[in-house]
Amino acid sequence: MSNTLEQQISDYQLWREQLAGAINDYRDWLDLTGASDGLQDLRLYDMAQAVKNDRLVLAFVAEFARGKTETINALFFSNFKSRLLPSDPGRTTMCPTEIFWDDNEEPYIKLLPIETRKRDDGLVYLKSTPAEWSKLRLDTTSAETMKEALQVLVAQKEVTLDEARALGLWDDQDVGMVNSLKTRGKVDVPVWRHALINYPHPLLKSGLVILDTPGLNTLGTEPELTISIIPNAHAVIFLLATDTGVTKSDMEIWTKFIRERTSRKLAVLNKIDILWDDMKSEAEINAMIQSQVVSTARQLALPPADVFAISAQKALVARVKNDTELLKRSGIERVEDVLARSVVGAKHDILRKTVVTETGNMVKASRKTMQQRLAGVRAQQAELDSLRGQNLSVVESMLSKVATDRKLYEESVRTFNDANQRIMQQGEVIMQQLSLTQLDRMLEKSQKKIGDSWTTHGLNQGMKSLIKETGEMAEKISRQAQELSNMGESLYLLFHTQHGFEQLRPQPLDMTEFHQGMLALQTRADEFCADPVNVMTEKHFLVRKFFYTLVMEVRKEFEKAKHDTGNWFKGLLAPLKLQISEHKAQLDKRTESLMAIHENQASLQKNIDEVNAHLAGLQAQSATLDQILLRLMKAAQNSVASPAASPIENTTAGGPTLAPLTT
Ligand SMILES: Nc1nc2c(ncn2[C@@H]2O[C@H](COP(=O)(O)OP(=O)(O)O)[C@@H](O)[C@H]2O)c(=O)[nH]1
Ligand SMILES: [Mg+2]
Repeated sequence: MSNTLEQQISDYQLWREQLAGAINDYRDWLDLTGASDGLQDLRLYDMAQAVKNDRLVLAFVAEFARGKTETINALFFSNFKSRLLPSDPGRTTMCPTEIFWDDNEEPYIKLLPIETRKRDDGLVYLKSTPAEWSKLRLDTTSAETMKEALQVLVAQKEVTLDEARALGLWDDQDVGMVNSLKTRGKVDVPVWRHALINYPHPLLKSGLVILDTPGLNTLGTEPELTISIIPNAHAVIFLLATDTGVTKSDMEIWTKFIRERTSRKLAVLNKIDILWDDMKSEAEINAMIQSQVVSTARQLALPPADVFAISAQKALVARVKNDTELLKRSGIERVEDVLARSVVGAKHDILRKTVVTETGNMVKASRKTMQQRLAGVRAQQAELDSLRGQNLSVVESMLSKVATDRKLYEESVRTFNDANQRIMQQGEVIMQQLSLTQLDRMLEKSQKKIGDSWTTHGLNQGMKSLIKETGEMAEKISRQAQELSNMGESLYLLFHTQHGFEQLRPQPLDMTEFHQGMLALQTRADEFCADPVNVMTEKHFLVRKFFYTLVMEVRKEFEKAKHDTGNWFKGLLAPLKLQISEHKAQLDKRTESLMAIHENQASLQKNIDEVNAHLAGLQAQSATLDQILLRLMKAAQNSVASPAASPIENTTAGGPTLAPLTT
């Protein structure tokens, strides 16, 4: 492995494989011990798959010609010993490009024609319809043919003003476009709207996805990029160039799409080689670079230590020529180091918080059940032991005690069943409110408010009404869930006081995440509507696209809320149900063996032997389970990232502050 980033990403992959292995072993354990239930098994399977296929998205976002593509070449494709992705003066990438590896297909470039913009279909939908894309096979054995094939990424064509309008690409504020219309009567537009590159690079095979974007224009015309794709990236690299300094459009990208929108971002000042001057001393050059770093940091409102000065071009040259000194001078290794420590570490944190916590809790619950089973069998063992040398009347009095226990217990179970039925019905009512029909009804209402003219004013009204309605719905659901929670709590209390079960308190259903997700969408809409660029009459097209993208995000929020609420609901009485069935099995076993002994006292020893064997079996199962839990706990502690503080900014409320990624 040639650098830390590669090392970290491959370590991370190893960790994910180990984690998925532990989850699958737990599934086997559940199956073997007869404790498996369909839903839980499915959930565990999904988690193991998700861990294995987990992807880490790194987005390069900046104005055109800042060197995004060159940086990608230097960071990831230098092993080709050439400039793989086209990055030449005047021929910058025209369409957003995703580079990844999908094992199920051969290496390819897939290209989405720009004409698809005339329809309302979003990128997510279009990605699922292969017929819309042009596909080129990639011959990865030859750098030359690869380079040639990748030239399609910069393709442009001339179209009429009407066509540019129909594509939603005409912009009367764009000087280049206006001039070209004047002189040639036509304007240039990209041939492709989006590109997917499937390429078997080791890093991509480990789950890294790179997103290369063209510049401000594309960001403004493709709302899905700014509302969904970029904010969902695990890290954003924002590039500036030494020769241009921080321009107005750089600032626009930074403030509109990155500063508050993305959780982890890295600012990089590229092309420092422009300042390399043989007539100046190294100290003088460094001072010049440092002063530009300081002024860039000031404009972006970041600490200077968070702006990384590099020369992507020299980094690529250095890697191609194996020039370690030049590589060091290019500054690229520091960027790699930060990416490795922070981005991989951050992703690691996310998986650990979600998957490891969830599976860990399941295993802990299984452990509790095992403990309960062990305690029950031990009690039975003691009961049988105490019968040695006793006469029949002792067996009889024990039998009658078990019968009393049973009766009392059956009464409680009836209470449980009644309450459970009511809870299930009420739960249905809650889930109904999060159903697709309800969502469609709300969306229809808000679209009516927007009207057919697709103005920002209408959009604003429509979103406001939607947010209000969903907010009220979330509140109502929380209230209803609280009632269920109270019912659940009294059931736990009943079994605790009457039968010595553990007293658990159900967690309240938390709808804040849903509500906040919706509010964040409202903020996006507000910002969009307040942006003078979007208020112009020419922008109806964009308003409509923006709305449909928002709708997609609203659907995601609903789906997530539905999923979470369903889970909460399933978890409400699950531990109690489990204890109830365990307890019933114990009572049955006790009755059965006491009856057998009552019939034939000579069978006491046989019964004691059986109980002992059962106990030994349970102890072995319990030991295996402990091993699995130990592995999960180790996975939770192990970290790919070193414990050093991360200079990648982690947005918290209140603007850019630095948060070290504690690992
Ligand atoms: N001097 C210098 N030029 C660079 C550097 N990185 C990129 N360039 C040039 O800047 C132009 C734009 O680069 P490109 O990677 O296509 O930018 P993008 O539009 O942000 O992807 C190209 O002509 C590159 O050769 C660098 O580190 N130093
Ligand atoms: Mg580019």
